[in-house]
Amino acid sequence: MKEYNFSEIEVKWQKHWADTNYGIATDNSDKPKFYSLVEFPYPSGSGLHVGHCMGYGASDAYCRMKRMQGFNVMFPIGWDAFGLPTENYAIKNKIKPQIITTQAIDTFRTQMKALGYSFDWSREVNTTDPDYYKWTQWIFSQFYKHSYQDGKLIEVADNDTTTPRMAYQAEMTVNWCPSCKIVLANEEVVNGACERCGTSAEKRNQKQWMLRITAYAERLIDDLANIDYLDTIKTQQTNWIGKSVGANIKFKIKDNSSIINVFTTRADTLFGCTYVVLAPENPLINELKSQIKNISELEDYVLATKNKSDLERAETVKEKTGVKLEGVKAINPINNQEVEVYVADYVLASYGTGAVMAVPAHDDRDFAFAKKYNIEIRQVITNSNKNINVNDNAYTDYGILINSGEFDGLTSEDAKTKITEKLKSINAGELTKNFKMRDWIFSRQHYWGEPIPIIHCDKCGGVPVPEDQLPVTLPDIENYEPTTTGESPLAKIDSWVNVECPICGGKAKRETDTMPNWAGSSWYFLRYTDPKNPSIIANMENLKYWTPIDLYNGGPEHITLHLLYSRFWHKFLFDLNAVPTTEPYQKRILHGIILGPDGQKMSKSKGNVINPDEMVKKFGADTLRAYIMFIGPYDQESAWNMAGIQGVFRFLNRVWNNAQKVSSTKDTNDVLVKLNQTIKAVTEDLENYHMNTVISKLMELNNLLEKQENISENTFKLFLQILYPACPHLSSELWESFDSKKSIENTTWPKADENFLMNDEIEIAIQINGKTRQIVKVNPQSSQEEVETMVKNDPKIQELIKNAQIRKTIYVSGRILNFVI
Ligand code: ANZ
Ligand code: ZN
Repeated sequence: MKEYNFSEIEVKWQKHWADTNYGIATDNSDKPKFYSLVEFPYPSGSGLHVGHCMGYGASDAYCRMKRMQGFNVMFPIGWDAFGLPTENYAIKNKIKPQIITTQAIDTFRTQMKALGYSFDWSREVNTTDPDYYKWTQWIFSQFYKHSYQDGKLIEVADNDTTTPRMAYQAEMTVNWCPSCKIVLANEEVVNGACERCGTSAEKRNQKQWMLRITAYAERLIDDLANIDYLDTIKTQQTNWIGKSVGANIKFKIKDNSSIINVFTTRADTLFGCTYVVLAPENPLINELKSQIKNISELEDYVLATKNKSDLERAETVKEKTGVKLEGVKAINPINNQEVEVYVADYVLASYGTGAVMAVPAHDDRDFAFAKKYNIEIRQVITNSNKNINVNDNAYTDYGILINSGEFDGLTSEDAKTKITEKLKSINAGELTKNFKMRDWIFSRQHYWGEPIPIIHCDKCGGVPVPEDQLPVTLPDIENYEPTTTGESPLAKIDSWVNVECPICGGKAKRETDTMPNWAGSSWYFLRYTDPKNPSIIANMENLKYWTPIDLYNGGPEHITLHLLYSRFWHKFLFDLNAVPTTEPYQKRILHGIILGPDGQKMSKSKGNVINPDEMVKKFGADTLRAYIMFIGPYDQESAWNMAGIQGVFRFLNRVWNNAQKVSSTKDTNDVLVKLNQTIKAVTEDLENYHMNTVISKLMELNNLLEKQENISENTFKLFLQILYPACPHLSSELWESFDSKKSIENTTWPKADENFLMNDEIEIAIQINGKTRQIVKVNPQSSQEEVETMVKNDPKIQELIKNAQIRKTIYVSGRILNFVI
């Protein structure tokens, strides 16, 4: 008997799929479409790792089933290839990033093909290809050219400097490494230090490009209701955006025309406000300067807070600090009471209005501050079920109002509405909402990214590069080191930087910042629908046919930012009428993580990395694919286990050997029941990405087949069809030995025969003329008809009945079936 020669088989079928264009999707078709998206990889120098295989292998199995079910499946792949590791490697080894990237992509492609992934190779995209990033730049220009107002985009003229654009420049704090003398991206700061040299990172202010994602904050939350994401993913998105509904309340300043506007989510506690706090950066401080008596003390304090991060300042446990503004008093609009005004760094400038009304009786931070500075703590909320003493602790829950004039006795919920209404009527407050999410810092001072397509002219301001001059390509340079001024290395190339202004023709300079890694991945799924289009991101007809993406499968590290950013771009493009749907992904699922054999995260330094190439060499691609599906529950962490992959390898060898037992036999009822149960279960499990049970059920069926002396061709072929998604090479090879005309991928996905789907809960005695001849297991709900059909297919009973006429059938439900012949 021939051995299971996986390498020979795998090369043969990979060639067959390439020759027959298997996996190449056609735009528009009578078949229902299915757009299956997996996160495209960053082509790192170390090649594909088994973590990639978890997502790609499962989605490949899924797509192979879907195609057999009659779907026109698109399963594309591409390369998210801009980024720092390549740039750093280029600097160190003096090789162009373009060359490094091409080599890495070639490796990835070869590895993916060797694993039998049926990607649509005709749609490959590469974010570093100028034909691709031309459109990333085009989208950026659209952000620059538009403003979002009342839920709509409006165009902004080139010379308009006041209308808020969707892309704008602002002075931002960045991380700076004083030893490498470069701006560090957030991901390059590890525990507060530069990732490369370990020097403590410093804060610096630098002009950065920003994208106004906050304009879409509300829609990014609301539209989650219409899509099918795992609940954990929806919660992550919602929490990141951080919507908070409350009121802005105006406190007038005594003897001054200035007003302190505070944001509160607890308008019900307004009568308990005993002081007001301004963030140290609040510009109001300047307006009040002439009135403040302790100005130098205040200035010292403001200076001292400069080096603290927002995170540190927001810590609840940190001791609170602040300075009272001597000579300034604010007036509580609800009762006209005068309160003190403080500056304290626990109030952040970047949230709400940068000012709060402090209610020490009902807020922990205000409580700590009031205790330290000896400020009155006035209780205004009570709860008859609880023992409250606001001198020991703040009571922060809702309750019933006291000490609140006409609002006494109301619940907190009602009081919030009533107090806000009252404030509105005296023009001292209104309902408002705030978001934790900030605008997206969209520039990097690095070489290996998309150049931001803006030209700066002294006369005309920031001018978008005209569309017919896109893409702005990265110049060929020799030295990718960032500059010591914090500018991008592009700033050193005079011939590239100095250009004519597209408007006035005068001397102008190119923007030298590049886009962050997130840019190219924010719209790649659109390009797959029409990857070569030279004149538009993708043609509307193709987009209408393919989008939204039916299923997006990816890892846990991208469920916050990447999803948010790409949903934001998609909504913006929808508003531009460039895409037909408001959301990109109809459904999003999550794959787990494969840990090293030691149960730790795989990493070079721990020496626990499993190389997929080695596994393919040793056991074959089919074994690796099936093992990774089998490794554990799909969405969880599972540790690699060498005994596990060996077990799967033995399983496939036994499948190979079972093929020798195929003959023109009739299968027993047991086999047919198990076969049909397995067809049903595997179909459902694949549909739900329960990949580990797909494999275990195939193993169980295989065990039963192994016990048979002979296996019918029909049964074995059905087994091969359901094994095919996980192990397409082996299944194709064995299938060919039974049917050399039609390859397995062109067959129709099998359907379980309902007659055999009865579970083995109850046993029925099959009698002929009152004598028990066979026992069959049936589902307790089966009808007499179902039991009869099943029994008549049983070889033993068929043998006994032969051609005899059944004169009478007696059925005792759930116990006996008697044929009188
Ligand atoms: C009065 C009050 C009374 C508050 C009370 C809370 C409890 P979220 O839910 O996170 O939106 N706040 C507002 N702006 C702030 C800023 N820039 N820096 C620090 N704190 C700020 O929280 C809103 C609450 O956080 C607001 O409601 C305000 O304190 C505070 F018993 O106002 B509250
Ligand atoms: Zn100009």
